[in-house]
Amino acid sequence: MKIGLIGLANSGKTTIFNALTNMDAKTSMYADVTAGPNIAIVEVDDGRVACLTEMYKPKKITRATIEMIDFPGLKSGSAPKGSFATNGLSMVKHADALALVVRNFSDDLAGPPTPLSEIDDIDTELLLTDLIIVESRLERIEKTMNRGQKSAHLLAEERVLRTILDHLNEDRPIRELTFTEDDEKIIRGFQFLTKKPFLVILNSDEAFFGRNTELIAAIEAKYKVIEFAGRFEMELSRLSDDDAVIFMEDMGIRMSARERLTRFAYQTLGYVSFFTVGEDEVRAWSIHEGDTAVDAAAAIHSDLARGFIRAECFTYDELMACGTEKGIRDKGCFRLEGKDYPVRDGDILNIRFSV
Ligand SMILES: Nc1nc2c(ncn2[C@@H]2O[C@H](COP(=O)(O)OP(=O)(O)O)[C@@H](O)[C@H]2O)c(=O)[nH]1
Ligand SMILES: [Mg+2]
Repeated sequence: MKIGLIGLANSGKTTIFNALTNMDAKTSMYADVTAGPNIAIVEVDDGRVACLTEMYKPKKITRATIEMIDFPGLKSGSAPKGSFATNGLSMVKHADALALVVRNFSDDLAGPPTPLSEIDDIDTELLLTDLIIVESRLERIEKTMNRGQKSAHLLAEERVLRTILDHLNEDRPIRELTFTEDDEKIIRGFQFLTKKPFLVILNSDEAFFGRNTELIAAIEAKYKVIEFAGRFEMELSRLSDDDAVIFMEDMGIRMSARERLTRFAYQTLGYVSFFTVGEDEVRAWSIHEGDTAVDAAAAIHSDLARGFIRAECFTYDELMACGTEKGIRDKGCFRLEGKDYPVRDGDILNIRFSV
């Protein structure tokens, strides 16, 4: 899972990136739009991995990861319309999801925060970027067709793009539309920005953190939102765990920024974790909700999907309740599942395959 942090310059993207990754990328009061992105692989905190490790004592432990990308920001106000198209697009478009960091603290240069209009501006910017892509592709399709080349594929592409165009022209993001599997294939390559899952990270001044109820409700009317006290949490991430807990309690922060964001991302982006266990390795994997046993196999290795026979399956909770794998068998909780079995969060799988 790749999450791209986007937002205006000085909204605190790098600060939050540092809080999430324990890294030390340079933050700045001045817009630094020329710098390249900072990229970090963040391990997902999952207490279940620790318990499984305790039980299996594996040689190796592998946690699920999220790749965080901190992009250079857009300049406030002065950004040309559709600027994602020229600026950060090539980088942002490979993200699986976008997390928009919004300034909710006063800034000496930019003044008091205006989070709601900031969200609107960026939203418009993302929409415009997609609109430009759709329009220019439709123009090209028309030219090709005028030359007499009307393949079924081209007609299908034109039809989907027109649907998207109408939708965007109503100021609505593509993620609201549902597509058939075939149409998904047609548009996949465009990597539309408003098709990506979208989260808002409200970056609040530590003095007001936890008390922005009305603002958060206003944002929630349209978006999924989580509140961070970015600067404070960046400083926390540099303390020892024991010290950090004391400061967090003071602020009413129950979990680290990283843990809150990973949980939020899993929920809102529809990810679930399954595990593979054994003496060699205990490992957490993330897949999409609704993915099948074959998809899970493919996440591990393409050979496992190709030669898939059955998935041996039990759940983490059953294992904790029964104590051992033998206990699970004795209780009749051990299952054999076929290709189409929808994997659920907390499943422990062993894929039987032959190639
Ligand atoms: N008061 C306050 N200042 C912050 C917060 N987060 C970031 N800043 C400040 O805002 C400025 C810009 O932050 P930076 O992370 O570089 O923003 P970016 O341009 O979006 O990467 C820096 O001076 C930060 O110290 C916050 O939560 N509270
Ligand atoms: Mg930055």
